Amino acid sequence: MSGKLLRLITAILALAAAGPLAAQVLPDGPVLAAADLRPEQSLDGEWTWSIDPYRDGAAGFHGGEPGQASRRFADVDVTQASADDPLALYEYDLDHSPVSVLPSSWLTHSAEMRHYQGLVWYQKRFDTAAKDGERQFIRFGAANYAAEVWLNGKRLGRHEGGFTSFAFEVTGLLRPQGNRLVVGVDSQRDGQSIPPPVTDWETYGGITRPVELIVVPATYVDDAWVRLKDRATIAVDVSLNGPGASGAQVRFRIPELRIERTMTTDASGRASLSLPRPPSALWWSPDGPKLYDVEIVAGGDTWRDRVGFRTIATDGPRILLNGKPIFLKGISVHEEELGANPTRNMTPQAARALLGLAKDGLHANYVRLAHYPHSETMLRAADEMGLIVWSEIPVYWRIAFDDPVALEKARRMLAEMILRDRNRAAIALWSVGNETPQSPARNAFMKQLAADVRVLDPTRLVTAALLVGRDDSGPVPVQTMDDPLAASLDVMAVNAYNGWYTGDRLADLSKIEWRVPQDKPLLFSEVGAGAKAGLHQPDNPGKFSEEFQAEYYRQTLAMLARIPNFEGISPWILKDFRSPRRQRPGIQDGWNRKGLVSETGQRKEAFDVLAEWYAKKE
Ligand code: GCB
Repeated sequence: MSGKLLRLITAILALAAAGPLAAQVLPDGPVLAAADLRPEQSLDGEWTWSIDPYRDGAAGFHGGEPGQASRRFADVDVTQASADDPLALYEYDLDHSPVSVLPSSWLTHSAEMRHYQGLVWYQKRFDTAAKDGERQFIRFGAANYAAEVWLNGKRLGRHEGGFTSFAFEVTGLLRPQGNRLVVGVDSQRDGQSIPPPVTDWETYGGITRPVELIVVPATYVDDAWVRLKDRATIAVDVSLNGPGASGAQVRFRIPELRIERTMTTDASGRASLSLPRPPSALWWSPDGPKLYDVEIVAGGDTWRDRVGFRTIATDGPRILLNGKPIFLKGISVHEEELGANPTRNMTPQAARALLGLAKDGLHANYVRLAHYPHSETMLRAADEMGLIVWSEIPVYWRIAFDDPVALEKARRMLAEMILRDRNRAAIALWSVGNETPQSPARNAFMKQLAADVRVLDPTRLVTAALLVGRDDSGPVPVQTMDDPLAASLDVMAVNAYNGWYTGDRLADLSKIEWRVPQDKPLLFSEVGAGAKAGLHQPDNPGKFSEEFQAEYYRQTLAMLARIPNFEGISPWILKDFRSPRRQRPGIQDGWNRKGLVSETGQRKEAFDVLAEWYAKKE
């Protein structure tokens, strides 16, 4: 038996043995739920940076520890140290390196950095007034792809995964003046990474979301989850951390609904509560995205969030929001702001500009936030604007499905996403992957992820974007979907590009027959065609013309409308987005052109086709 086959069989056996009861994989650090609403000292703004293409700061040139000359993370004032000892050698000086404003990707720090992938060191100097009895955490919204963090020369830890938040406790490590926070961010991915090295979007290496110093009392609310368990019941789970976590009194309040309850934590610092949903509580929905201020007071800490109450469920082939059938009129969105030179800094204005195009422009009630957990800013905007969200982890295309290390990473990312975001009413669907090719190892891997979702959050629907098959042997083409993963999902979803990646004539699309399981709702998580804004070919529309894209939308929507369990769609995609794969000069120039608007927001003809279809669709 070949080594590869043996490795595959061992992995499948390990995964099968792990099964849905395998120990949960949880984030390494604190949860710090709703951290984005806590008062904080922002560490955004000016940071210095230094490239390290050979990773000298991470290891010596024969391996082992890096030498003094390249230890960027050391708590050393290089100017002073060189003056004190003229023979000492330093080949870096982060105090005098170029300055850039974070959050942002290094791709926009300078023209030379536009295509840099690898290790970059960042440094922030800051003062802070830490008080006795308090605890401090440094929290990163995201660092893409992996980050290693040092404070005042002490290593705090490492985080892998470019799209979820992480935090390190720094109590006792801060000084009033001149703290030196150093982060080595490496954008390079390998065969065990999630996402894999090859995708269809730009790798925005760097610190792309806010960095903050969060101060809490010795005992604080680390995690809290407030939601409707069913139409009649509000459920609350709280987890305290600190010396006073066990046996603590916890007060839960929703002032606007006159709800006030107390509970006591168990030995592990946890407490739970269920209470009837007051009849006066308004439902969260796209038509009325009502959010309530909620408050949890415990151990001297006050935790706050804004929570909407809604239910999401399926009934046979239908999706029910608050008990009523809903068709998901959506659009896919990448985390990339409008503009000619995006850096993936999703400010509230940038998020609202994108989601406003969906909600007000397209009359959408739904967005697929592809292909990784988007920023908290985006999710807050969706909550406030009333857009139902599909959220996903970047288990995309070719992951090392036979590798237990990759599985553990995917499970951790999934847990980080769910624990960060499960208070967001907008999120209705957790997706565990996109276009993953079937194999026994992949099927086991994906099943485990679906099982994890059900443990971490049984209140939402599990889905995945699946691949389709095609049979051309009969009189009309037949599209099929026979993925065994469908059995583990609440909602099936498929990506389909007939007429774009296939040679089908657009006029023939409506003849295609879709022979897919009909016992569950089916979403089209992607359909799409490219067009360069302003390229018109009215007489004989070819690929990349606006007319072709518009006709593609007309014909595709007509084809899908005949599928009985077609319950929603998120065409690919709202906006042209950067993708290094796409290099046709004059047309693509490094952009995937399947947007309904250009990178600067210019609407293409297909935008109106979809907007009109949504306006008419019940
Ligand atoms: C897909 C992928 C998406 C790509 C898109 C395309 O199926 O899921 O990430 O960008 O197709 O444009 O080809």
